[in-house]
Amino acid sequence: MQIRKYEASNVQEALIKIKNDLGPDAAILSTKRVRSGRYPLVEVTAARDNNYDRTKHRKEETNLDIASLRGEIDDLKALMLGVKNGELIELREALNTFFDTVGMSKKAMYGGQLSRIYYYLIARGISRQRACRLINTLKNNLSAGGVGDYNAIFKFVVGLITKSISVTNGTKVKRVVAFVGPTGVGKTTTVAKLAACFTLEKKLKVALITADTCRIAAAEQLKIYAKIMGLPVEIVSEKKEFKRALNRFADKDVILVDTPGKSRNDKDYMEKLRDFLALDIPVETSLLLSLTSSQENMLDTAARFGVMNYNNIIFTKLDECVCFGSIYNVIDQVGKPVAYITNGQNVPRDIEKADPAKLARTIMEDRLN
Ligand SMILES: Nc1nc2c(ncn2[C@@H]2O[C@H](COP(=O)(O)OP(=O)(O)OP(=O)(O)O)[C@@H](O)[C@H]2O)c(=O)[nH]1
Ligand SMILES: [Mg+2]
Repeated sequence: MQIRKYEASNVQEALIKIKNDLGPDAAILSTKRVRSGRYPLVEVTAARDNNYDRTKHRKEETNLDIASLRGEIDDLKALMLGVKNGELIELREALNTFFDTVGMSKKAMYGGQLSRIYYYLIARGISRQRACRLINTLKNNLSAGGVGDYNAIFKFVVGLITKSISVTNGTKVKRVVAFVGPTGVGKTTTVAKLAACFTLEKKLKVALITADTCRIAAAEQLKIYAKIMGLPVEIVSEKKEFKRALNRFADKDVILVDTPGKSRNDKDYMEKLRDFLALDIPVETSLLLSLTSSQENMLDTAARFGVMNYNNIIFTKLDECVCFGSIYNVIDQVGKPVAYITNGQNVPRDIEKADPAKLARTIMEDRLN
């Protein structure tokens, strides 16, 4: 038996000292207050069996810790099953930020200017996974000297993003182009902008069709634009009317079709619209995504409209965009070419053909023009 005295400012503290020194099986023989007042002191006398094996005890403690960690991981797994998708994204982001902050992840991998550009990409809203991919390509392609030069790195990343953006070939526009997308993304406005561009700049013979008979005055909006531009317009609500209207416009170079906006959750509407646009002549379908929506919202919309097998994307409302990195994330994930970018409410001025180099600069530098 080994007996020892321990002094501490309170009994709790003394017990911790005893546990560390003599192990959890130590017996407390007595406690005595030595001093009270501003700096109190207690004396605790404890004893332990001489056969106590500290190494064995540490091992048991480690086993206990592992068992309790396993339990906590199981609890976390069970918790995650009940977490909704949005919450999961938030949780993941929070964890990533935490790991970045404490320097446990990327910071350890990248040093100097690479770390600087990595954090710049993240600040732009580019996903961590894509930022890592860009940095790794950079590392594999730049010389040791180049990796230390921030301006060279920046230019290189702009180049990489430029190369990864595919756009539609303007000369291969189909005769019938339909514009689909959620409510209020700018379908009707974009149809009007393009109608004006095709008529005035390309001197094409343009006609308009609207299938938007869902909302009161929705068709009126396009009719007003058509009237101002002196273009023919047809309002159709059924497929046979649509086909008839197309026949009527047989002499036109381009027919732009406006469609009603509906919630992306309306599966029935998606399928109806897909069947409506399925003709025996080729129809180019453009999905409009508003840059005022969150990245998750755009990706979800792109996935749900996937049933329509749309050909390309038109990003609208660039002028109101606050997270430019999400443009890159969406393009990269959706994998469809970009046709146009709209950047304001003015008809016909605020629309441009998508230009990869310009888009890459916008993503990296907020440069709208
Ligand atoms: N800031 C900004 N506003 C835009 C842009 N394009 C369209 N808008 C505005 O967005 C609003 C909705 O535009 P619409 O063209 O009616 O949208 P829509 O997709 O046809 O809407 P629904 O037919 O109701 O589904 C209008 O106020 C437009 O002026 C753009 O590029 N930038
Ligand atoms: Mg509309």
